[in-house]
Amino acid sequence: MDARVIDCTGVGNMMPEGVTSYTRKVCLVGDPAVGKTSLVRRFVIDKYDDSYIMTLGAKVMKKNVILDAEGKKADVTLMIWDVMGQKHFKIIESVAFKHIQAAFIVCDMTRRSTLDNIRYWAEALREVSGKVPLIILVNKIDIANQAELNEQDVQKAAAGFNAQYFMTSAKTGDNVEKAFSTLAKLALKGSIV
Ligand SMILES: Nc1nc2c(ncn2[C@@H]2O[C@H](COP(=O)(O)OP(=O)(O)OP(=O)(O)O)[C@@H](O)[C@H]2O)c(=O)[nH]1
Ligand SMILES: [Mg+2]
Repeated sequence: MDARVIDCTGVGNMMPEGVTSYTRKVCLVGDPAVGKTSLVRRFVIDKYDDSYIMTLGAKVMKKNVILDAEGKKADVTLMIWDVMGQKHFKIIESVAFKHIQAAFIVCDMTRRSTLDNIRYWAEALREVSGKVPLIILVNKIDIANQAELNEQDVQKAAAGFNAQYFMTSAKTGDNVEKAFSTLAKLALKGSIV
């Protein structure tokens, strides 16, 4: 893992066309196999694979998004840290979560325990980076027929963490773009120049 590529200064650079560019470090956390890597793949390269290859450590991917934020155009380079779902790897967490500016906590609609474990991830992020803006993603809505939780459960959990939530599918792409652009806006909040 190389943290040196990250520019977390929060200072925008004025581009010629009047679009300001920013770099933001964001991450995805959540239990194993909830679909974090699949969500990043869908967002960055618009691909999906049914096979499961567990993430070891963390992988960083990059994507630019152009946003209308607070009435201004912003070109945001998202450095997206896809963090493994195994818990209690404090050395990994201390690097991956450092200077995080907004985070997804992902759970799997077909496994109730993944929603209950949001608390672990929120706390792990807080320990490293203080109060990080959070969005909860409930993934795998394409197999909602196997759901172990409903939207009311999610609303309740999200309210408890003062977070927004999206119901997503990395498989079909449902709500993936929307969730990432909302995350980018959240990471920019307060720093539009
Ligand atoms: N049906 C369905 N399956 C999904 C979806 N997203 C991911 N999967 C599948 O769930 C499995 C786990 O996906 P990953 O993206 O590797 O999960 P992860 O959260 O990155 O897992 P770790 O790296 O171990 O933490 C894979 O078999 C994926 O194909 C989805 O939206 N719908
Ligand atoms: Mg993964």
